[in-house]
Amino acid sequence: MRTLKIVGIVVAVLISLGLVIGSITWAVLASQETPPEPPELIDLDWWQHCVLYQIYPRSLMDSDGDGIGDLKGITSRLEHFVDAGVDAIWMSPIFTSPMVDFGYDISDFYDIHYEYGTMDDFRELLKKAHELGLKVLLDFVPNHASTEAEYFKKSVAGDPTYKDFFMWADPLWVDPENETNRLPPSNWVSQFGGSAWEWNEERQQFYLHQFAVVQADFNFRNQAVKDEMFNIMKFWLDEGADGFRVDALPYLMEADPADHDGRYPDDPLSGIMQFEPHQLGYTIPLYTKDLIELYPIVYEWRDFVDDYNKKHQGTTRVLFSEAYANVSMTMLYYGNEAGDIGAHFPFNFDFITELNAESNARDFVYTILRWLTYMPYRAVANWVFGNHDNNRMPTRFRHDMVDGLNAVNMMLPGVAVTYQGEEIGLRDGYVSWEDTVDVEALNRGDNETYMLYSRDPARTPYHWDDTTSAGFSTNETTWLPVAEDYPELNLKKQKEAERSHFKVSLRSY
Ligand SMILES: [Ca+2]
Ligand SMILES: [Ca+2]
Repeated sequence: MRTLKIVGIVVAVLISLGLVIGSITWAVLASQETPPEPPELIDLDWWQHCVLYQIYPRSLMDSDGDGIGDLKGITSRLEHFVDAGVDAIWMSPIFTSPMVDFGYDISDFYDIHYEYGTMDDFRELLKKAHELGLKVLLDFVPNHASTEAEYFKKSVAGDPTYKDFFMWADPLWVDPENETNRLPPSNWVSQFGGSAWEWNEERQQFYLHQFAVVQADFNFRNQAVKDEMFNIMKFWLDEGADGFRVDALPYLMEADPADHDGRYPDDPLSGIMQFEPHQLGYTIPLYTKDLIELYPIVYEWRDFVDDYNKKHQGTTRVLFSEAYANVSMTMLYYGNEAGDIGAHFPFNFDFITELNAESNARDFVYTILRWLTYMPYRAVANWVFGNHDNNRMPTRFRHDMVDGLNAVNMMLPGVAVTYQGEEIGLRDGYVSWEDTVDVEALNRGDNETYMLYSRDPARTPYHWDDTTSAGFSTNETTWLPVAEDYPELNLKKQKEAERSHFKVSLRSY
């Protein structure tokens, strides 16, 4: 036994010596070889790798106690975005509006809505954000204006400059016995339900509204309308905005009667039995959505922004576009094979439309790879986990998936887009039928079905702490009720906790 032990020790010593000598020889040899060139690093512009945070201005912070979020409120909370590792914020519309669709019905594209503040408040917000290193994007809503807008009023009155600013059309048929009995120009259905055509008594014509009755669609076959869009963009870029999120692009243009025997063609019927003619889904939007003619307009906007960047110093101004469309029509917003370039990127809504609590790992991988597969060469990817139009991320998925989803968002290549509250795992708030204010829920639903359509639950105020109205407002009554879980689920508590959604997302960002 003893001899065996000695032999064992001798063998072990020899092996160790061999390893040491071998390692030294390898190190000497390796040091004589030329090290391989490191891979070339691509210098990325800010928008190619940022964390983009969507603010819903009505619900972030109320500075004056009227129960409605405002610009001064946002300014007072800008440090939060720095804390959270955010690079850029985009605010849902802050422009003058009757607020039927909470700012997506703009009546003055060149001014701030009074409940949100003044131009000076906006300049103050922008100044402080830039000092903190945050980019600020505005919401550009080109498809329609409020019927309260001067453009529309002048168009109704037949003012030569504005006469053709909107989509006016004569009735398809008028009852000879009773002229108030008339048919709209086509069977098109509004996104919020009902005919997309509304009769105007004064003008004695129908106008088109793809969204609410009070959101009249602009006529993008009119050069004056296109020019006005450039004016609006230039105005806000001159003010110092770092770019735009562009709203509702698939609905920008509709079929031209000139191509259809002089009348607006009916959309084909879907054949789905559950829908009645006034309901969205009764028709297939062949002539009202994703028209190929709309893309050159987006490419012109990109040329405009690129030109602006060339002429002005400072950071690159950008266009990020909203489009719920199939993957091919979505990718066309990046550009086309002829070399035209569009948005810096179209938002990728696949995590909203393709995945949910039932999805497994394969579904996630498949969905992620689909975007990367279809995306044009060298384009910038992006991942949207929630927004003001859909149920909040933890509600669509599961509450215990928040940390994982935030980490996935940050790990994927390109831009991480996050909606107000995702950093603390904010869930849908309960909003009763009595408290419902969303035009889509009010138009499409009733007191039994409104929850199928309502966007209010994703828009309830932010939870800062456990004080009155979650620290959002000093007012106990807010424009939408604060979700009941705020004493437990709020930023302050998550900052104090050893482990929380906020702390996990902080590490991920
Ligand atoms: Ca306020
Ligand atoms: Ca349109």
